Amino acid sequence: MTVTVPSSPYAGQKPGTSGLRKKVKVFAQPNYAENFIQAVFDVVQPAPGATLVIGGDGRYHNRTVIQQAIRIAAANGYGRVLVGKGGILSTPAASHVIRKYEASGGLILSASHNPGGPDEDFGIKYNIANGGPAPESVTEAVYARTQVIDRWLTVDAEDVDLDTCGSSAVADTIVSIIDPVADYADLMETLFDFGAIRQAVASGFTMAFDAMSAVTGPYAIEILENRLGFPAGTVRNGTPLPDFGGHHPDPNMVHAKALFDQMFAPDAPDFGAASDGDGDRNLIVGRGRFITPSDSLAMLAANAHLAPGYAGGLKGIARSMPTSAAADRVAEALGVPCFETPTGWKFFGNLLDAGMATICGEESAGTGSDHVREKDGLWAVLLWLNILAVRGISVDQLAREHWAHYGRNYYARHDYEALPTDIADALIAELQGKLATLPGQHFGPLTVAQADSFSYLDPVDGSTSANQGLRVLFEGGSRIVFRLSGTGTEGATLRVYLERYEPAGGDLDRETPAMLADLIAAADAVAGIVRHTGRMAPDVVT
Ligand code: VG1
Ligand code: CO
Repeated sequence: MTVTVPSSPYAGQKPGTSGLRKKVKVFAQPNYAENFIQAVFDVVQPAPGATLVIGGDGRYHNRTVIQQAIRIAAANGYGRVLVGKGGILSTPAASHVIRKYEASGGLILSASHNPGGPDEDFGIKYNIANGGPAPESVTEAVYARTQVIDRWLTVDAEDVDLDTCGSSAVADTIVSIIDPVADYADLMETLFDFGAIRQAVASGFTMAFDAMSAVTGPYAIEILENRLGFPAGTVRNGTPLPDFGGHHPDPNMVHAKALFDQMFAPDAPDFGAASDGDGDRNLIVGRGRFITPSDSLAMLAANAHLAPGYAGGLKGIARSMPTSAAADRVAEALGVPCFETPTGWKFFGNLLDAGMATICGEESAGTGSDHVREKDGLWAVLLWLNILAVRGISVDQLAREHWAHYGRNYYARHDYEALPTDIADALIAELQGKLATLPGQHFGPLTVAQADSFSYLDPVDGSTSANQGLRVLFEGGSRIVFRLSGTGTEGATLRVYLERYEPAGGDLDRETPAMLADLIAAADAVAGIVRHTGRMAPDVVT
């Protein structure tokens, strides 16, 4: 029954920060997706009869690759394949399904916040049995395998009907189409005080949720409108579209502008939120008050005990290196450890599995906990709702109280997108070359205390990940981090992360650009951004 299809390697199938992301046209080439999926199975070598989960964010090309993946999985000996209805599973829901059904792993088809459509992006990511992204040891082995692959395996079988729940056989494999929402929504009910939120809604608490025509729509409608009682229409852009309605499903001030405008208008609802293409990111904005993801992590950690799932307290907090140190202060106050990992959720998995951290976050709008092994957009929204409902205060009040207690980490990320790769590489190489000479140098009022290339030693498995971003640390706790994106599909994207700490009692309610002006000037002076790139300003500021 198994058919062996001869093939040859494609260059460049190297997974980045979160899986392999390329243009749809690249993925649609003969053998391209097939080679990559086969390389994954060659590396992980599923035990005969093992279970595989397949889901995606509904973007263009999703269904084609799901059908390919089902046949390849059947030929590689999987006994059962679970697929979200319509090919849909948000990334956190896929993580939960892998864990709940004790699958050996899962394929998540998504390019997350990247745009979708025939001329846009597609992606494939493999998650392991703990529900989390495969660690570097696995992704590197997969990349190595793609460079020598000479065949992929398939079975002779018709396409599976993805739109009807139920089971059918593909060769010797049982393929089950499952409700993508139910298990996830049930999990959320175990973590949060739905009664308290329902009561707040009944007393007039209002919110707007922008699903950005991406995967979260069905989840948000079920949880926010059906289970929590927010009125119909609270969730907007709630139908997943293959091209996300022509927008970037990236929940930030630029791409979720309509929501921002609404939240800063006089008649704004109490709470605004959005999530990204695959549902693992979140945007939190109160009436007239944007909460940076770094602050959100800290504020959630400080208040998490108000939710039933975290009533016992936190074991630890973990954040990616470029994320601000706001969470560190909360960890210190709680007397729990705080871990600093490289960018990308795969680095949190070991800490969560080992019970060393309960809540994790990234500056890029990713927050999550040990309930799954992915960041989780709706989880963050629900934890915020739970906290606000129990405390009976506004987002703005909560933020002000938090800063008054802990001080405030003013923070921004400047992205320079689609740079020629050689120019971005030259900028990084030059800066790397002079790191050792920076300590003691002055940039305006700032003095460099330390400069290095971040390297992470995983405290659980002892592995080291080097070259995870260049850090320039100034006296007084301000900081600039430079790194190149590992999720783009066009040229290179330079990310510049700027952070300034203002202690309690200081200037806690100023505009971020003004507070970061010295750092912005220093970033250009130290790295020659304008000189190298010719760009006078970043493309996106978040
Ligand atoms: C970006 C973010 C990173 C995040 C990754 C995947 O990576 O910076 O924090 O984990 O996207 O998020 P990079 O390498 O482009 O900076 V998602 O929601 O796009 O899967
Ligand atoms: Co995402």
